[in-house]
Amino acid sequence: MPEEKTAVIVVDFQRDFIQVTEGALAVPGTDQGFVQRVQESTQMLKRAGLPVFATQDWHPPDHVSFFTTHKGKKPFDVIFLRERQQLLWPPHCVQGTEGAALMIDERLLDAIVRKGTAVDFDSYSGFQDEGGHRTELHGLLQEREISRIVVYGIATDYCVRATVLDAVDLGYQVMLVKSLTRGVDPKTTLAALEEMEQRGIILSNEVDLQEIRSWGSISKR
Ligand code: VGL
Ligand code: ZN
Repeated sequence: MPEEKTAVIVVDFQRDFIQVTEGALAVPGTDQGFVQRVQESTQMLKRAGLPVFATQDWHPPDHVSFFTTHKGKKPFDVIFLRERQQLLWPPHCVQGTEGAALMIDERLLDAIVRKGTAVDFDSYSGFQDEGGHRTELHGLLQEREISRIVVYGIATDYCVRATVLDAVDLGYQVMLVKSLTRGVDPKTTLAALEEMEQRGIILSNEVDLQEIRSWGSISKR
């Protein structure tokens, strides 16, 4: 049987989503301890030999997901866009700004995948935007013959959710590390976790190298 290869995907671990750095769209629970645990766990996984990829929300200043782009709109208003609901966010992760910076040592990363770069389309998923335009993430994983991914980051109910569900659709086996993941809202976060579990994603409390190495025996149970 061919060996199953595993990679790590750290989703949108960026200043604007983090409380300690007073981010424009700070997600609850992204305190100093959380930031440190994400950094240390990523370092540990990299040292254990896993390739590490980071997604990076990377919007133009007049992005369609910003309330400021739409006259008379407030943060968290919902508009209809191509017959879909678009939640409007405070401007965040603008290309080239401090707020868009990754909070992880880039020397740990095998690649950074930018998303949400097209002005007219939002992109919660690291694989594709709302218009179906793909990023390079799937290709990067395929090049390395990765079949399993360990995922954590921000936000459970938005970008983490969309990324892991797309990963499942693309045929990856997915493990989500809950303690290294934070959500915008408790209700949607809980719903997202239930949805992920139903879709066959393994929900793990902590990063556990033993568990990652014996993944085959877990998922075949
Ligand atoms: C995200 C809202 C807007 C996320 C990105 O990373 O989950 N959420 N842009
Ligand atoms: Zn965004």
